[in-house]
Amino acid sequence: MKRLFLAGLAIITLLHPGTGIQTRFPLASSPAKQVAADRLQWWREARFGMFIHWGPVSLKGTEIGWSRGDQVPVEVYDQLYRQFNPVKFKAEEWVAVAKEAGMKYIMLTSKHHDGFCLWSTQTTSYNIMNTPFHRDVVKELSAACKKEGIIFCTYFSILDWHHPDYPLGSPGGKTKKPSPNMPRYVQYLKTQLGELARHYGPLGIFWFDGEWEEPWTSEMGLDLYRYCRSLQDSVIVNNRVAKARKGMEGVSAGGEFAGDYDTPEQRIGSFQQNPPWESCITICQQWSWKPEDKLKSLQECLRTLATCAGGDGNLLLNVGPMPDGRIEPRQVKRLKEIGAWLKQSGSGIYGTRGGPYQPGAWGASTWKENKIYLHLFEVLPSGLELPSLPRRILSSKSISGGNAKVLQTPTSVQVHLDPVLKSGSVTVLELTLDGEAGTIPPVSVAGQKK
Ligand code: FHN
Repeated sequence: MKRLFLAGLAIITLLHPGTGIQTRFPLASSPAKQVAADRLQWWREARFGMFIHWGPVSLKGTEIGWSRGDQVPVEVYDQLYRQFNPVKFKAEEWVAVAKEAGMKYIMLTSKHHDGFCLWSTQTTSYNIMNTPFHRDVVKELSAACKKEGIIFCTYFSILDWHHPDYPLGSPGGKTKKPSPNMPRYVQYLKTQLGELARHYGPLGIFWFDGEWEEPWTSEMGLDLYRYCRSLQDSVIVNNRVAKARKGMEGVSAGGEFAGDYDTPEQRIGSFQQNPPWESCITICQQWSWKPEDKLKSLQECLRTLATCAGGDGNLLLNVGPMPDGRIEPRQVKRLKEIGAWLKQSGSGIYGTRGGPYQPGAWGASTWKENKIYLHLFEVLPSGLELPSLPRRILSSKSISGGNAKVLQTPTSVQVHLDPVLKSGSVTVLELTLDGEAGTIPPVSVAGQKK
């Protein structure tokens, strides 16, 4: 066994010279793959998490980070923390909302591009303890998560337009710092990550962002990945730790070191079993809070979640809390509606893998053991025709109400819903097969003939 392990490690070192770290699900059957798979298992089974973009900028209702020096003059933006006093902030309430929404992990912007820190850090005075609020938000939220069995995770921006040592001072590097010191900035960044892991861990994920600017390199990313795993070996690190991410698709360009998983942004990732992926999408339009920001419909939220799971990915759905510390009631209402659907149909999401029917306008499918879950979006009165299955369907039932008839022929699987699909919802059918569903090759579903 040990010899086999060392052989596996040797292969990995070959793949990523000098890294010697197990990432990215290398060779199929290597022990390293199992190690990496085990480390990501809780997250792959969780499928659904809450992203939280928050900070003093919520006082302005403009976009976090990006509005600095744009809608909000830098000198005004950087002083907002002196008025930041979210007295209605209750970490237990945020966790309760996430739990009721059916979310299994919470991802807080511990530090975004504006450099403001939501924890009691020794590295800079530009932090939450120097606001009128004077309470450690990361501490309270990580504790509340732990109490409720929700995995606490931290978003952390690599770029910092506020810190004097980070070379660039605004988007696109329009402004440059007078006397930057990148090596010292990297040390500052590492010290902060050390504080987060030691004082609020174990953490589920280090979700990096802001890696796209020129001062950050692949080498720095590789080194930072190794550093994070040395802080906490079980931590998961996204692909924005280095430079592999190609745009908002969030997938990683081959050959580049790319952390543990891909991160499509504001879009649903394509059907992809490896590397794993997680789409981060706003429940409104803006990441941080904006008054009357356009809220996504329940239908869009449910179809987005089902399509992510059907594509074998996770959904990280974002909320932007208000400056008084509450998550906006209408966002809470929407989240509870999602949770109600998951209470009824969650067995088709949690702990499942995507496929075998690839997502489309028709819907999406997931599987677990000998079950396939059809998440139906559009089913015409004439029914839905899916490609045939190399397994026999022993039984079928709707787990979200309504009756369905499923007819299997040598060339197709035909689905008829009675009553026809109520508009806006997602009906889930559970098909029980005469054997394991996981070995069925993924297949795309042709558009339904009107
Ligand atoms: O600039 C950020 C943005 O504010 C937000 O944090 C998203 C979340 O994934 N990421 C960046 C844009 O890629």
